[in-house]
Parts: sequence; C-alpha cells; structure tokens
Amino acid sequence: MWKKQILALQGDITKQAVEAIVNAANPSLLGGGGVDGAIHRAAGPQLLEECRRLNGCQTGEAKITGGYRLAAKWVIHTVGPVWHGGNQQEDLLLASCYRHSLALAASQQIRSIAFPAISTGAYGFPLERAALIAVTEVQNFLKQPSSIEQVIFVCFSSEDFDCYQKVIHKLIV
Ligand code: AR6
Repeated sequence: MWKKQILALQGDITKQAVEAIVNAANPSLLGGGGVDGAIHRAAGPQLLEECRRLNGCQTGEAKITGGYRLAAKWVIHTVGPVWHGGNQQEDLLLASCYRHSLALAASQQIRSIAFPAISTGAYGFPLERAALIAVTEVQNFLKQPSSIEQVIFVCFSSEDFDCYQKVIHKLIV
C-alpha cells in the first residue's frame, strides 16, 4: 500500500514540526542569509558551534546536525549549485542535493522531512526547473524502501507554492 506522502505548503520551514528540516547552506556551513539565516536564528548559537566542527560541505552533498531550539530534531545542511545558465551541471548537482539529503535522513531512521526550494533564492536557479528536479528526486527516492514516510516542500511565497502545486500535480497526481 502507498502510504508515503509528498506535499507542498506555504510557510516558514523553521516552524515545521517534522523530524528533519533541510537547510540551503553554502560550502562554509557557517550561516548566511535567506533560509540559512532563518534556520540559524531559530536554532540558536549551538547550531553554529556544531557546524564549525563539520569542515564545510561540497556542492551537491549534505551533512547533518542537531536542531537545538527548533521543533525539528535534525537539520540536514546541503549546498545547492549557483545558477550559471544551466551548462555547469546545475541540474545534476541540485538532484544530488535532494538524493544525499534523503539518504542521510534515511540513515538516521527519520520519517518526516521538510525541504526549502534549494538554490532558487540567492543562488538564482529557475524555480520551475528546480521544482521539477526536487519532486522527481523525492518521488524516485520514495519508490525504494526507507524510513521516510512524509516529504514536505515548504514554499516561502505564494508564487513558489503555486509552482510546486502545479509540478506535484503534473508529476504525481
Ligand atoms: N522558510 C522556507 N523558505 C525560506 C525561508 C524560510 N524561513 N527563508 C527563505 N526561504 P535562499 P539558495 C526560501 O536564498 O538560493 C544563503 O545565504 C527563499 O524564498 O535561502 O540555496 C546561504 O548561506 C527561496 O525560495 O537559498 C547561501 O549562501 C529558498 O528559500 C545561499 O543563501 C532558497 O533561497 C544559498 O542560496
């Protein structure tokens, strides 16, 4: 029976009551603006302390920390590609962010995970193209057995939410 769930909602990822939230970080893992800044502010200074011990993260890969003051027990930090026009492996690297984040979550027996729209803010990745990659990778990952039962795409703006809804409808429903 298909009891796994993929959904989009509009909101703030730092407020999500899931086991893990994903951070769209930069290679230093030492914080920044956008969703990264919001997650560090909400989790508190211990998150930065733990991040300092991780020695950064390469584009397309992921590392895990505690969630500290967040409702989420875990934060999975992944580094999306900067958009350079589409010919610098941006699609592959973005897909790799989703795959590595999901694999890391599954390795911790995590059941619920929330993603922001990785790379689509400061890093400039076109939103619909990114959403198609995100939903495809999650859908493929959920076809195999793992602990993950629920994946939420948390969209900050109503435009982003509309785009994800359309993509989910096109690819899944
Ligand atoms: N909840 C959910 N989504 C959010 C939130 C939030 N609280 N805040 C912003 N977003 P960005 P990137 C959305 O720029 O493009 C940082 O400085 C935002 O509207 O946060 O991967 C890092 O340190 C957009 O849709 O991440 C890196 O240097 C999405 O999150 C760089 O930005 C991603 O936008 C990473 O750039």
